[in-house]
Amino acid sequence: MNGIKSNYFLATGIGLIIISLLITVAACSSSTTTAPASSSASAPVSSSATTPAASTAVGKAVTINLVAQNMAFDQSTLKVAPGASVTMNFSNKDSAPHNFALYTDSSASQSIFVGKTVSSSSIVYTFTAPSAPRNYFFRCDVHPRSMTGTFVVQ
Ligand SMILES: [Cu+2]
Repeated sequence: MNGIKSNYFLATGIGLIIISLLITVAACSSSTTTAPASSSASAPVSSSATTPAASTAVGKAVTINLVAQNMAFDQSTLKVAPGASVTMNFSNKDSAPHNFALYTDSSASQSIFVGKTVSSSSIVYTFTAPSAPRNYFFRCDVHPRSMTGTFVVQ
């Protein structure tokens, strides 16, 4: 009785190993077949480089929609290209006053752009993003501890 049981478990054990090996082989073979397909697909994408590389250098226009609601920003990270011309649609849905202000770092000792404070309304801010790629700091000046975020230039 015991011998039959152990044989049964041995058989199922070997069976599981074989099944897992077959799955592994299948996964490997399927991944190798997709590899040439993706490389050929990327070729026409890179050929459409009609937009010059200089477009990323200076003044690329970008629109950011930022919402202040329930004493918080709806985004904690904003990302733009170096030197981008930023148009920010800032919507304050609170009756409390909020703004968007950009600083070199979280000490907020050196401002890059300070937006006008508004209550229960929207405003359009326009400013030029820093040209040096790194992380900057933004906040609401009225709530400098709770309403903060990272402004990424890259
Ligand atoms: Cu605020």
